[in-house]
Amino acid sequence: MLHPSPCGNRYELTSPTAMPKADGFLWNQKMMIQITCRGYATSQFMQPEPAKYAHAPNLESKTFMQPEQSYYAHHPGRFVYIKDEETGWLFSAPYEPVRAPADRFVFSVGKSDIRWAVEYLGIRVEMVLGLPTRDVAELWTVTVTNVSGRPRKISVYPYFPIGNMSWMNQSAAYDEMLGGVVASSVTPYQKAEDYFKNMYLKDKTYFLCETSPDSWETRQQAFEGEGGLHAPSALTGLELGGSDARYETPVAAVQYRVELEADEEREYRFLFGPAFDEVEIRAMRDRYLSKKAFAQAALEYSDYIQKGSGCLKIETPDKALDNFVNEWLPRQVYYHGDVNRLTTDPQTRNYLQDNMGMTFIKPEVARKAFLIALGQQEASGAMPDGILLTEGAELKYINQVPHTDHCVWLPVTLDAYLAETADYGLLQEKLPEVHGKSYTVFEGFSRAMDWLLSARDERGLSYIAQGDWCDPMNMVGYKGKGVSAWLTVATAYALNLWAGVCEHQGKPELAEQYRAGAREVNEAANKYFWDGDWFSRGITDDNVVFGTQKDGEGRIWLNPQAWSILGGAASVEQREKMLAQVEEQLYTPYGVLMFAPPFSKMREDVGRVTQKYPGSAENGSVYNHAAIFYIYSLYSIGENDRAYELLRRMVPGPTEDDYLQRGQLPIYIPNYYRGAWHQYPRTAGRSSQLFNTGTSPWVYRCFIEGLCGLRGDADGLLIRPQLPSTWSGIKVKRSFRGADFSVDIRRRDVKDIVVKHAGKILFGARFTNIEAGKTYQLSVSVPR
Ligand code: CEZ
Repeated sequence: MLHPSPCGNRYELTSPTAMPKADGFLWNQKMMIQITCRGYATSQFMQPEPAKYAHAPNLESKTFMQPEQSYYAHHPGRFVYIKDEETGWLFSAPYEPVRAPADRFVFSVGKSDIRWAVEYLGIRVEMVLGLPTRDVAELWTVTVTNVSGRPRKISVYPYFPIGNMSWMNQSAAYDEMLGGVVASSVTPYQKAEDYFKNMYLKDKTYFLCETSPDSWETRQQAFEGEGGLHAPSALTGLELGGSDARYETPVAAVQYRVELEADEEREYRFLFGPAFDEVEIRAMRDRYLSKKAFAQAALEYSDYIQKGSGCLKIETPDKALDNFVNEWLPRQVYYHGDVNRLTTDPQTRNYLQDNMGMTFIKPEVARKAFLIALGQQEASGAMPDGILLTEGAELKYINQVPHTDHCVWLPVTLDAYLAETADYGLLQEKLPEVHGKSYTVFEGFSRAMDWLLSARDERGLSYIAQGDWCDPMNMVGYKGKGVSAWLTVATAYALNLWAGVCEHQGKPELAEQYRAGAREVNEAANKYFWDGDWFSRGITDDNVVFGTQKDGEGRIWLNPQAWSILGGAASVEQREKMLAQVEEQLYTPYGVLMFAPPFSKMREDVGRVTQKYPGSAENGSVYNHAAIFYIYSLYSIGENDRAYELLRRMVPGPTEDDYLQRGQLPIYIPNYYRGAWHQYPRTAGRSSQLFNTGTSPWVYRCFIEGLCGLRGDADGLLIRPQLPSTWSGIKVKRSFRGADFSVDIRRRDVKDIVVKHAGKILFGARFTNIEAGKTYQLSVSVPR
């Protein structure tokens, strides 16, 4: 049902019904498309705010990307109907809207294209979706082959719904000159000033055909008629009606009437996308719509995706895991760093963590992100809720709600960047002058740390305002008093990390000042948050501690445990207690829960998180971002087995049951898998199918620095693998600071890790004097 292709760089699903929401995604810096095995698609492009060129059939509200997207018959998608002209029988590829039981079905997700092969009624339809690297458009190739062994007469009807473009103005017509359907609209608005903002929006959607069709339809209703999408009325006629759409819902449907000898095939190419005007549509046609241009675009796009292939290749006893880590994980990391989730105002913590991933892929991008983010630091030293990436961008949605954790992410992500690059020069860079003052990056960091120390109450605990890392925890501190246990212990972690950098920069006094700050923070955390067996989650405005043994819901939360390990608040004895409790209360077969039990109703002194559906999103799901912090903390204390066990559960598979339950291909990590494992076992483990998540850079980091133990420092590369105890060895290829390391790690009779290069034992298991361009072979022995 589901397997990687022989060379490992595609995943193939052979059923359209087993995992109906199984999907793949493609992107470039201007657009993204997510498409399911059944043909439903969600696409967006930036102008510079996210916009659509294929819409739902009704008015859609603008929002950020949502988990567990629901699909329905008229959902936007890309389909091809096939009609047997002799019998009148119909089917559609990939699967929707007709839902015929295909004789053969393959949904094949690659890194730089997505393909289908569907056979039914003796006809094979192959569909390939590709993207250009720099423009917004979908490049579709549809190949129809007669596999019935006898001559056939069929009609081929690509059907690309355009949906409700605008309540003010929408229409469509077939344009003979351009060779395709052009739908036009006016982005709705009401304020006069918006007229000027909208003037140059790409309000047209085009569907261009390389080969002129025999007939077409641009009015959705005329196409569907009384038959419904399963058997559209327009397909009963000899030809499509050829009508235009005049303030009617547009569609792009065309017909090719073909006679095929046995084994004969026809290949069609289409271009689907948004444009400002006919001139632009013409230019897109000239640029892309030919076999040669498609091939060229595919090559360029695959090169572009290739640039995100990362710095790690592993060979472990677990082949499915290798496939994920080598082929897919860096791609997801690259996507985040490359497009910042297709928003012009990413949340500051997301922006910094997405760029932390870029550290391992294109460190120069990560470097620039620090400068951009710190360039927007507030006069107080606080970081804003979102980072504005384009001129005219505004803080929207969640970024209008005050969260207090953004400064924490600076040293946390810098730690990864410096370990990878040793680029301490970044710290001396000058930031642009704001509020009449100019600081260096180093000073910016110190100011952020000072702000964290200042944003605490008289007990020394960190205020939460309307949220911390947990966005919807909006009512713990909205009256101005509530504090966050996670943020308190995370502050200690940030301060300690920053103290390390200060020390390296020859500023021991400053380092000591921040270390003292961390100690004080940790003492306060222990005094007010330690609940006997774990750390609580916070104290509300009305001075109620929550996340404690006394709580029936939201009793134990993962984040305070993970970060108290990282930040040093937890002693060895405390860690033992916490780990045991986490195992007992939060483990599920699909990963570790963000907290448990989930809330079943609103808790007004905690907030919106308690109103989410139990076991979904932040209300006690396996929220992978929280899970990976915990895993990272486990690696930091040498808990190799516990860390690996949970890391493995984060990737769908490899058993069929597991795939079916999660409903997702192992080509990305979703932001969550449903929790509420005890309450709702039927849905537990189900993927959100949302590939926007700060999880991926941390997962990559855990493989690189944790499991493989290949982390840099100021002088070189440290080699400290942390294999699970059941593994006898692994092989790793790691590119680092321009050199390539080939590392053979095996269990041998040694007391401590021994690393050899060219027959010599490396002092301190550290490789120094790395020369870019060289390849080094290391042989590593780890204790049995
Ligand atoms: O958004 C994420 C945020 O992008 O939720 C994380 C947070 O750390 C990330 O920065 C945990 O709260 O209800 C909400 O507002 C949700 O919090 C979502 O917006 C959530 C979604 O999963 C979107 O990716």
